[in-house]
Amino acid sequence: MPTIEIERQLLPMLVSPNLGARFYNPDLPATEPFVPGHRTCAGCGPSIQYRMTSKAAGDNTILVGPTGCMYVANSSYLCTPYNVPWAHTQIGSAGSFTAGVAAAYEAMIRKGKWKGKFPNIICEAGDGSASDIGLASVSGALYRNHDCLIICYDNEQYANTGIQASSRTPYGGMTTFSPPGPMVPEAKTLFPKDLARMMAAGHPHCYVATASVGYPIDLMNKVRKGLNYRGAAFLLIYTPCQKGFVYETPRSIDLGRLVVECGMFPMWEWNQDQRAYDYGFRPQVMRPVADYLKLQGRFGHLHAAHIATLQKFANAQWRMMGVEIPQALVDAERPEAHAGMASAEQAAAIAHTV
Ligand SMILES: Cc1ncc(C[n+]2csc(CCOP(=O)(O)OP(=O)(O)O)c2C)c(N)n1
Ligand code: SF4
Repeated sequence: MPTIEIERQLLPMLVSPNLGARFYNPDLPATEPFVPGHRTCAGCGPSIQYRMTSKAAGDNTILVGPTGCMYVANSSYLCTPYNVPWAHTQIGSAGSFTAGVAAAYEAMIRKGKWKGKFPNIICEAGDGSASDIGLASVSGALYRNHDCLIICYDNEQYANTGIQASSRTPYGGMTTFSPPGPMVPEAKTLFPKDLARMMAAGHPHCYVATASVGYPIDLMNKVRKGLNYRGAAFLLIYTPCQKGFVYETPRSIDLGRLVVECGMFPMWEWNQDQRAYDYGFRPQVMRPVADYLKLQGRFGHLHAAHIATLQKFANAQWRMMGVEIPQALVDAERPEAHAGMASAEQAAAIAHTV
């Protein structure tokens, strides 16, 4: 019996990945697979990302939602904002459930039991799911190369359970599991797990990239590249959490740019053919980490030495990307450079004036 060819769609790339039409692009489908009406916080980065992602994917899409805010806050009390098929799965089974959906469609199409096109299969996992509890299942799905896109919407904490530290919480991040105190003044002492690079290094045949809500067109193009790719794709997307980061609600997109401009969230794509990182994406400006930190209450307790430590971390990331670091950022590795934020009170005062 001849094998039935699995018909796949090819989503076109959008223009202006970096500049220009950042928030509106006439090439995008008018349909909204993620519609208004959900109980997420005002300014919620993950839900902004969800809308961008599903709009880029279009209507022939199936969504998978492991437990987390993008399940609980979106689908509270027996209603959902998903205008396409969506299914909940357990927090630890983000990858295995998604793999099952992809395998089922492949089998149904090969057996002639599904006449439609192969759908976009997208999993929206929080960092608690993708980076901690469900890491094994995500790695398994990527390694077996199921035709799906697994997104980690990275709000750098377990948000839905009331803001606990995850392996993606940055050094110095205050959460209910990493409170600052006399013994641990910087709050979280560990640096975040480098999840996206782990995924690229461990699954070199996959399309892997990082993106941020601060750059919507770039984000949507990476979603489309991941969906067009024949095999598994993984995206780590920076999505600020208004409740956990403690910032003014309209600043979500600003934070999505600042985190990249200050070197805390490197943007890249993994080239699976050349087995190399593509660091072609460059923010328009480079900033000290303090510009990003001072907008967020979760960093309000940091002292000058902690901010200097974070600057060293950011500079190390720029170096990893082969970027030449301006002298001002090298100087900012010294605590004295942050003397103005040496106390929690001063830091809070600065945060209030921005
Ligand atoms: C096995 C299991 N452990 C713990 C929980 C409790 N729980 C529900 S939501 C959640 C937070 C998930 O965090 P994350 O995946 O980062 O998503 P976010 O809430 O930040 O969107 C946790 C721990 C659960 N539902 N299942
Ligand atoms: S707690 Fe954070 S991730 Fe959850 S709905 Fe609110 S802003 Fe979004």
